[in-house]
Amino acid sequence: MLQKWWQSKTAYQIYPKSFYDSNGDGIGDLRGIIEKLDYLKELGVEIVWISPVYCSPLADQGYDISDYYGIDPRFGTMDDMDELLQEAKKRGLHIVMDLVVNHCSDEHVWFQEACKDPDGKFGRYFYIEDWHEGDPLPCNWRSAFGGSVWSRLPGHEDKIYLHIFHRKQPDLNWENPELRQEIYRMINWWLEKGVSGFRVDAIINIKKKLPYRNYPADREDGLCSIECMLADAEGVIDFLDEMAENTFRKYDAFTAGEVFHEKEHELPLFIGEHGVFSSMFDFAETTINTNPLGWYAVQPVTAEQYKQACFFSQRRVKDVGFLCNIIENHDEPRGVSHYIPDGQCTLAAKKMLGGLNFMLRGLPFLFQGQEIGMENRRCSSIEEVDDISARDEYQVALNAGLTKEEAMDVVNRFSRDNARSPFQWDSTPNAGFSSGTPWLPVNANYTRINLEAQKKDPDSVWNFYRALIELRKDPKYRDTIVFGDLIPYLPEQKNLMSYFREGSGQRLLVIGNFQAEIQTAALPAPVEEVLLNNIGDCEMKDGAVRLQPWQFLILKLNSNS
Ligand code: ISL
Ligand code: CA
Repeated sequence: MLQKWWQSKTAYQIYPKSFYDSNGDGIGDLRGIIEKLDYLKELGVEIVWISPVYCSPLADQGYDISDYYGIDPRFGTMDDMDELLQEAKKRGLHIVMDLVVNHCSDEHVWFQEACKDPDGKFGRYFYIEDWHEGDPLPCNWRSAFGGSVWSRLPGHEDKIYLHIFHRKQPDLNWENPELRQEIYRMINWWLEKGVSGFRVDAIINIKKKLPYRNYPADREDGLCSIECMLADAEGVIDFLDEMAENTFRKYDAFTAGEVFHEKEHELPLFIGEHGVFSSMFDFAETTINTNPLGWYAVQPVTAEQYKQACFFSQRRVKDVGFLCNIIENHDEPRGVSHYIPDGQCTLAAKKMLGGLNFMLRGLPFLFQGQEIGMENRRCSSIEEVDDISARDEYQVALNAGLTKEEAMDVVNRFSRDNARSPFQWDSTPNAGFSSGTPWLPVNANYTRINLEAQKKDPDSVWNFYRALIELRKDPKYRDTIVFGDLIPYLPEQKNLMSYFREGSGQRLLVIGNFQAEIQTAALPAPVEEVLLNNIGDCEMKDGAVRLQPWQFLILKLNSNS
């Protein structure tokens, strides 16, 4: 496989609203990111994806864009953006923007014009249909945040428009070549400015199965999950290939697709040698146990499930391409709270989870705060919850007969606010995030879990991540870690997750004891060196290693045996 400029790096996601507030208005901003570039450099990451900072009414926290060429004043100015790009470049950091083109905001001028003249040029930028009170809707698809995908077109009694997400996020009509050209123009404008690429939001949804049709209802609301339509729709790759040809490929840009529900035969078309994207996120772990009924019906993830999901994805892409590996992002609960059983979230367990994920073949992608082991933040009532998805799921849980307390437990397990609480910089008020009132409260545990304290502590989660990042860059191991094969080791041994990374004439064994009890694992070959150990002791004798609860090791094996 041809090697690409981005493959050996470590990537990092910033959720700007919660990263660092430079002016005390409680909202993280671009100047806040500029101030923290040296921090990112020190951590060792080299690719930085910034969640949306474009002009937006923030109905979905910036994933509803009203001007693709403008920076929302809450986040700063275009001058700040230009400065950020320059300062990042000086430090060898690649900035990756969020590309949200399945939909825009209902406050985008295109939609406003479409409302004025639904039959005109801009009407054709959206999916608008005639509809009269009492008529059945064109289809029974459910929107991501609850309710039908159809809403009344403002100003028109007899027209409706389609939105797969919130009603303030009208879907853009990709069947219209004029719209597609507008999008390519915008992408190239940003690439000319010096961004290194894009994370591509919700992209599978751009291809709709037309003409509209109903699918069997999966809840009492009579609606069906959008997955039914996606399974039925063909041809997304044609749009994406045209987009890549007109934009990304010309700039050797890095692109990471947010792709769910792709068809098996499409995988090489997405991320193969001539794929439409450089890479895509692996969601096999985050989607374990998902249930069409809603969050309330989701069972906790077991260690065995986690391991199997990772190995499944690795097997699937090994000859095809490179995945972006994550334990969390801005849509997910904190990885350490989600994958480690309640009450077991120790320092060792956090490091083990991070290490097992980081060492997978692919591009490791850290989400802000992951590097200090930030945890879920509990809310006691739904009024404290900002996330529109969590608010919908709360109602779904109540409708299913759960009590308010039970429904809040569900929200606390899965709310997107969990990952969106401000970054915990230090132990001063508001965790050093803002001198004002943070838009979302900080986690009360910030006096215990914060960056400043962890920098000083050689045993901290932060120093562990730093060591992982350094190891990935180390010329002695880089080729094995980045490009080597991944081969599961003892996959049947319960609560043990272990694999070889093999290539360039050497063999590493990555091994994690995914449980609160001691266990012993046979060693396949003599150990030459312990490259990383999250606990300190490492008891090896008679060809076996005795692993402490949540112990994680990277061992260099003797490659002649
Ligand atoms: O379809 C899904 C899983 O089956 C969803 O997870 C969906 O693809 C996902 O929520 C899309 O997320 C992205 O687009 C949303 C935005 O709210 C999220 O924050 C973003 O990551 C709409 O732009
Ligand atoms: Ca601010």
